[in-house]
Amino acid sequence: MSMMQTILTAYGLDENTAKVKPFGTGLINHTWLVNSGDDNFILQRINHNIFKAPQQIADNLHMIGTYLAEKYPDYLFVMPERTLGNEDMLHLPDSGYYRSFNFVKNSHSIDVVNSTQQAYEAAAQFGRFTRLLAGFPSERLNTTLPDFHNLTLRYAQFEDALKNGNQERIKEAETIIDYLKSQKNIADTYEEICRSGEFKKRVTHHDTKISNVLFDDNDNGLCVIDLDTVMPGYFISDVGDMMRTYLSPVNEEEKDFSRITIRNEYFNAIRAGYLSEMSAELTEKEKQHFVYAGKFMIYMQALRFITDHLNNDQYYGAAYEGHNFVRANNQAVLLKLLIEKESELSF
Ligand code: GN1
Ligand code: MG
Repeated sequence: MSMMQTILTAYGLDENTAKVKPFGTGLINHTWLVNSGDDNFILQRINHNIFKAPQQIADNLHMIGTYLAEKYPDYLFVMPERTLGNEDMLHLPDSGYYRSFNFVKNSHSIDVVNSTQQAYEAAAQFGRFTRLLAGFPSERLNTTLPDFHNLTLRYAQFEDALKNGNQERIKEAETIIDYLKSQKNIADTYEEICRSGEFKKRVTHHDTKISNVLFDDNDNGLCVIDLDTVMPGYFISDVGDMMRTYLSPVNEEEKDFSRITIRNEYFNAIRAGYLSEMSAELTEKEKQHFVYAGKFMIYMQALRFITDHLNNDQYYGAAYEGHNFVRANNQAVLLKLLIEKESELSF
């Protein structure tokens, strides 16, 4: 039996009638769309090298799903389907962990934000998710990726790569390395945030790119998906990643950096959408750090890409020579542009 048939069988599907094709653009997990008659499923293989304890993800989804179903029964929360053996995931010792979700009917996702309504709706959905879970004790959640958005650690990993990484690449990358070092104040502010006590740890999504929101046919937001990185965290993670991925008309893959721009109206849409849900939750101090959130996430992503480049692409992989170098430089340009606009965008 083929591997795919083994997986499909566990979910009561048959390779002879089901159509399976790759789906989405995620860098970490593998995703397929499975069509069987009138039914569509999303099948996913969890990257076990990165998510070391997939059961912790399943347990988090279970805790959150149970809480929301009880307190907010109308809220659309997409839980993985159980296998025929009544397990929340399928574990194949040779190839990893798989799970399946029912495809939400009349929903679609998008890869690029191309209207302010989409940005507003997405921000409202991520804000709503955190707000509805404000009464849930976030410390109960498993930390599925320890130190995922710990900027102090990301900076230390960057410094480590500067010592132990690929020497040739380090030389070639001097300009961006110097630039990122010069922006270390962004990491220092993060340390102050951690110490301050004025920033609350809430249930945070940690991957708020636009493809993680489902929309209906009128581009109204329906729900958020891709919940593997839902953990206790600061709001700057979610707001910052929206800024990182919605403000510019082109994404981290763009090689023509002249196309990277900051669209003020998209910033306003993110802020209005997020605050429509989270205004009463956030402290004044947190609100003052709204623009900082963007700097925090863009800087962290630039550090992560250049660190990976210097470490010979161990984490993200590379589709072409210098891929992570391009991505890092792309994010550095975005960071510069945001810093130039900082006072204009602040409250
Ligand atoms: C990864 O796999 P994907 O595309 O959802 C990464 C994010 C990065 C993103 C950059 C677990 O997300 O943190 O922002 O790539 N996820 C993990 O494209 O490292
Ligand atoms: Mg993800």
